[in-house]
Amino acid sequence: MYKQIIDTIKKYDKIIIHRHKNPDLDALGSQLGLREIIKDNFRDKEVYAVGDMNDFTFLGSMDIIDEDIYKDALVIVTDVAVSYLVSDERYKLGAYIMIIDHHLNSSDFGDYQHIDSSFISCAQIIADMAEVNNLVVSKNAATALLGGIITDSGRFLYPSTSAKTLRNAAFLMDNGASMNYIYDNLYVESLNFKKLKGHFINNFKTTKNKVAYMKNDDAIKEQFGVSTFTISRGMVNQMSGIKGIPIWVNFTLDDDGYIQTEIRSKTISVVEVAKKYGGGGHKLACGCTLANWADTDKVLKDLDSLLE
Ligand SMILES: [Mn+2]
Repeated sequence: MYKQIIDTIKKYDKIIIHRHKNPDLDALGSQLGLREIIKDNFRDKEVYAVGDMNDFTFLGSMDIIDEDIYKDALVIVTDVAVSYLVSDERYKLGAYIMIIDHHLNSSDFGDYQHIDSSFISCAQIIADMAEVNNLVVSKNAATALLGGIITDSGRFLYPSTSAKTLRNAAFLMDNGASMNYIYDNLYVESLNFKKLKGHFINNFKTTKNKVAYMKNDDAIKEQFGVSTFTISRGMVNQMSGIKGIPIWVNFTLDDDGYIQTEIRSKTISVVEVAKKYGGGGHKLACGCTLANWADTDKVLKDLDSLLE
């Protein structure tokens, strides 16, 4: 298993690993975990990880590299399969591009795609690949990969968390992964962030059939001094876990004037609605980008009618 990935890694002397913009812990965990695994198992390779960074620096840091390193290099892209979401456009300069992802989206780039949506996180795919190929996994690599599994599984709470998810996590623990280190970093937050959560809990609205939603313009970003991403992805689940609310949506105006839309659902598939508006993702966690506020009402109407 994973023969094509391993064979491709063996073929190249230089490997540069990319992942999606605004990285979550799975994007970073899969990227940094893979960087360490390649370094430890294929010692003659030069391996780099590149992309934009945010607050998740506790997993590791990015490499700053020149464009000429891409010459004859293998580019591996983790946790994303659509080109416009890839962080650092130079990925296109690679001699060969290989994608490792677990999202449902069909891919629009790359020379080889390993996409398996039966995995809850991309880091889990990397862990599984390491295990079945008897690769050395250092403590740091194991912790980075475990971080991806913990967060993409919602701390092992999402319904798609399976025995296999736990087995792959156990493999990482056997290799020294520190679960405490991940949780210690995940559960600390600033006072400002806590207040932002309070703002969400106190102000979200619901439709006729109890789709919860928030519409966030620039005022909230200014009030709390946070990014679009912190509001959009970071706050959507403040509306989760509420009795009688099966679907929740977060609309956030971004810096380019578009409305970033994050849709979540407890059991009913909502990805078709995201796809209808040009987006995608998972059945119960997906998103799209809207051009104007009028479209947010259309999305709400479509989601509301799923509950008729
Ligand atoms: Mn992921």
